[in-house]
Order: sequence, then C-alpha cells, then structure tokens
Amino acid sequence: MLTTPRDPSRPLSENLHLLKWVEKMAHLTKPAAIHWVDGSEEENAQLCQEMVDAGTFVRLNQETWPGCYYARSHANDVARVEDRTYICSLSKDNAGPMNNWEDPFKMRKKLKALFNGSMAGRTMYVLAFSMGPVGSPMSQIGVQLTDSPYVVVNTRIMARIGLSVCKLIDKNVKRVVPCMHSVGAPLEAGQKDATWPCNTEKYIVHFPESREIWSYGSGYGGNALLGKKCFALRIASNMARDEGWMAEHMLILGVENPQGEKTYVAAAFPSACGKTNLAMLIPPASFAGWKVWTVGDDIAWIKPDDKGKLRAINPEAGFFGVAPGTSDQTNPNAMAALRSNTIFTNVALTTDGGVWWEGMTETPPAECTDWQGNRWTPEMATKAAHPNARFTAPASQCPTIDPAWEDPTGVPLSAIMFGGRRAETIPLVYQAFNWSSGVYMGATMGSETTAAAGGVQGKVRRDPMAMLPFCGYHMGDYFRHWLKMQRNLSETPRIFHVNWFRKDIAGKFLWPGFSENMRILKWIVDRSRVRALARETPIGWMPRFEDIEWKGLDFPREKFEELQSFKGSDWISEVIGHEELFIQLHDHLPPEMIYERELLICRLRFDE
Ligand code: TSX
Ligand code: MN
Repeated sequence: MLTTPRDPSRPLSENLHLLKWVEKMAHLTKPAAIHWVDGSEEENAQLCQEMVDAGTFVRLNQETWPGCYYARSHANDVARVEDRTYICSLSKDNAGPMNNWEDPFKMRKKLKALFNGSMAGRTMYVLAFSMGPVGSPMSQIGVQLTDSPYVVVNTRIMARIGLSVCKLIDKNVKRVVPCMHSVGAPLEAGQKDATWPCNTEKYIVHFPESREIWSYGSGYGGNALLGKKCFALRIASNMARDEGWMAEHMLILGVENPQGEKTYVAAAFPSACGKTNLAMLIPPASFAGWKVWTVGDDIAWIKPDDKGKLRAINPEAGFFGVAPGTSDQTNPNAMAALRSNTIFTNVALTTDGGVWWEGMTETPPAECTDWQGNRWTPEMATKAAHPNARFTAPASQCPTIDPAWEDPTGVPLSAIMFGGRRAETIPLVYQAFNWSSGVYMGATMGSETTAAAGGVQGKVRRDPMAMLPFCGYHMGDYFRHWLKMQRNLSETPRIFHVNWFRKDIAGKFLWPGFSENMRILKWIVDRSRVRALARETPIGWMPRFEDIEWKGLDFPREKFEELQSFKGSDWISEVIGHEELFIQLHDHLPPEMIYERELLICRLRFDE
C-alpha cells in the first residue's frame, strides 16, 4: 500500500506561541521553505541523502560502517568560539568577569540585522527537542530553528527530537526554550551552495533572563547543536540556580561491586583529561565481578529528590566525542558505540570508504584523504584528522550503557569527582573533608593546557568545576549556589579530587591510568559507603597504600607514596593561584571560599 508522504511544511504543533514565533522568525530570516522535523527514520534518511547529493556528507562503506556518514567542515569552523560567546544578562555584573557581555538591547539589534534574510534560499527546520528523556520531570524542552540539515541529523542522535516532543509541547506543561540558529550563508537564486556553509562572523548569544539562545555563522558542534553547551549548561545553569538544582559539566557512571550494589559517581574534568574514557572504563581483569556502567559522558542535571538525596540525569542521548586518541586500547566501548549510525566530522577518509584518525590504530593507513580533502600519507608533517575531529554516536550503542540511563527520575548520586591534568603538586587522589571544602576543591581546580588545545604547554588554567566556558552567570554566584545546595540535602555526596597525570622528575607519568583507574574508583565508592579507610592530611583524606586494591598490578609502594606526596612549598604556590582566581571574582565570592582557603593555609603551616 502506498502512503502519501507527509507535507513537512505542515506544523506538528498547535501551540499558538510556537506557531507565532516560527512565523515571526521566518519573516525575519526569509527561508525558501519551512520543514517541521518529525524525527522519523524516513525523514532522517532523506536529509542524509540530500546532504550526500549536496556534497556535505559522504556515505561511508555500508558494509564496514553501517548507517555512518562523514562530513568535512570549513577550515574556519572547527571548534567552539569562546571569544564570540556572549551572556547578555540585563546587568553586566550578573554575567561575571569570565563571560563576554553585551547590552541585551544592543545585541538584539545586532542579531536582528544578522538574521535578516540569513536563511534565504534555504530550508528552515523547526526542530523540537527534549534534553533528558521525553516527559521526565527533570527534562527540559527547546525548539531550534535552523537552516542546517547537518544540525538536524546530529541533534537526532544527541537529543530526543520530533513528534513526541511536539506532543509534549502541546500539553503545555513546560516552558520552551527558543533557540535560533543560522549558518549565516544566504543563497541567491541559482547560487551553488558550499559543502559547509558558514560565515566568518560568528555570534553565540545567550539571554539568561528570557532563556533564549541565538547562534549565527557556525555549523560546528557546541556552536550549532544548541541543546548541548548553550542550553544544557549555559541556560540550564541559570534555571538550576533559580529552581534549586544543578546543571553540571560532568560525566555520570555507575560502579557495580561483586555483591551487585551500584554506586553512582559524577565527575567534572576540563578538556583533554579523558572524560569519555573514564565514563566508559573497563575494570582490569583482576577485578572479577566489578562493572562500570555509563550514564553520560559530558553533562549532568542534578536535583534533590523528596528525601533530600541528589539524583542525576544525562540530558543528552548521544556522545559528541573527540575522535583522535580514541582506540580499542584507550576506549573499546566508544569504538563499539561508533561502529554504526554515527556521524564523523573532520576525521580522515580511508580509500575503502572508512574513517581514520590519529591514535585509532598503531599504524596509519598507507594513504587517505585528510580532513581538508587533500591526499595524505603518513610521512607528511600534517595531521590526517583535525585534533578536534568528532564522532556523533548514539548512547544506546555503548556496550556499558547503564540500564537506568533513561530513568526519568535519574540515578542516585553518592560521590562527585573533580580532576585535572597536573604534572606536579596535585596527588593522585584525595577526599574533601565536607561539602564546603569540596566546593572549594571544585572551585579551585585547574588543568595544564596541552599543545593540542592551542594553548601554552604546561601552564595551569583554573577551570572551576570545568564550567569556565559554560557557566551562564557570575562564577562567584555559582559557588554560592553550590554551597546553598547543601541546605536542601539530607545527605551530601562525598567529594574527591583525582589527577591521573602526575609525572616524576624524569617527566614520565607516575600512574598507568585508563583501566587501572578502577583501583581509585573502588576506593572512592567504598569511601562513599563508609567502607574504606583513609588517613587525614592537610589537604584532605587520603588512601594509604594498603587502602587500595592492588591485585593484578605490581605497583611499588614507593611510587604510590610519590604519587600521593605533597610539598608544603608547592601548595603555598598553589593557594596563591587560588587567590588569583578569587581576586577576579571578589565582589561575588562567597566568604566561605575565603575561609576554606585560610583553613587550608593553616593546616599546611602545621604540617611544615
Ligand atoms: O583518558 C585518559 N585517562 C582516563 C581513562 C579512563 N587518558 C588520555 C587523556 C587524553 C584525552 C590518559 N592519559 C590517562 C587516563 O587515565 N592517563 C594518561 C597518561 C598516560 C598516557 C600513557 C601511558 C600512561 C599514562 N602509557 C603507559 O603507561 C604505557
Ligand atoms: Mn564537555
């Protein structure tokens, strides 16, 4: 039986506010057509085919990479643009010193001019999405208007989209966050389109009070998939502060012990610390009966339940992971997740219609096409894949995806980990004394910039709770919100700091990392259940050598002592670094942070 295809210009919602807004925005951006995204497989197949025909997508070898596509971005559109990212709160003071700010009235005027006719010759997609499982009390809804089909098919992996979300909007239970997006490349009649349309001028703008997002000029990642960093972190952090919950840049994992007890942990790390690898960790063979389950690899929305315990959901439905460095050695679960139904961006294309990136295999392919479309061979000095090349893979395809990952009520949180990449000073693991010293621990965390990120090698960048680029308001107020959360809790998660990256004097990593991190994770979850021992030190509670499970690893006691050692003089420089951050935030900094710093200094003095 033949069914007539649905007319995509027909609205999928009856919500008058939404219909009015879509009409108003179409009037502004002047698209050639409007397409209400239903989220179906047929629609997705058609959009992918259209992108293949336009040269935006390459369909990969369907035998080896079923359901997978490949895209190359424009060379000036390869990463988030932090210097073009704005928090346009009514008062500059509320955006804080870590965010760019512009007067919202001026910015609206600027955006109106930029978006005027910006979708000419293109289709405007009306993309309804839910961050978190559809209908979960912890979820939030957005509608993104976009002229990028690439954004539509990526969002279909990263969020729940389409008809089910439109139906929810029509029930009128939750406010919808409007998200405007244009690649900023209008087409004149007859003009041939670029394979990756974008604009050299880019704006990623958030209006925290009216809960709006406007993104112009980029089709890449966090600039364009507005549900992710823009909504789930910058706008949601504002909602969370107002409503008594937390929107955090954290992975969520569950540790199951041989007795079948599960302990959930959330962890915040700055970039280049292997967050996705930790979220998908496989315990060493000697840890019989232990299992690590993945709930999310990037964002956690955390809320107290009616018993005063924190519960967390992953608002996303996929992994938008950095490809380079991902391999069967570093992360077999990610490799399994991206084997099918995945979109690759800016990796290299192999001659047999597959993908490759630096670190994927020990020996590179003899020949491939690099991320800029040029022939590449291993003896070349350039990289085949861009260092920020990505995979967009469905979370459901991860072999360790937690059975409760879509539980509408979330998973109970017992521990929070903070971490960073620190060659010196910071021990492998230690535990904060209490909630407030834990907030200090997160507030003062930092990471050494890597050459790959384009920064100066080895300089510590403070990145409070890994939220520096993602907090949608003043960082000092954000610390205050963390402190205030304790009031609504009957039990606070235990807070830990880890550093997998400490080096010896010869510059060699002291800790093997990867699967062996399970030994530290075990201590952390046992500590959180008050079942592991520790000793008190000036910086926090620390495991002794005998408090760690060493079965299956020949790790010398002296090396562990070196990993856990801390020098008073190093820590005096460290707390000076904390002070430098606090000075920037001084007018909004909660006094507790000053007191915690003083306490730490006093404890360090006693230890001399
Ligand atoms: O992801 C990493 N993790 C977390 C894993 C669960 N990486 C990769 C970081 C780049 C994104 C790590 N790199 C980790 C780690 O724990 N540790 C290191 C440092 C390291 C690198 C290589 C070795 C050891 C440590 N190699 C050998 O020991 C042979
Ligand atoms: Mn992230």
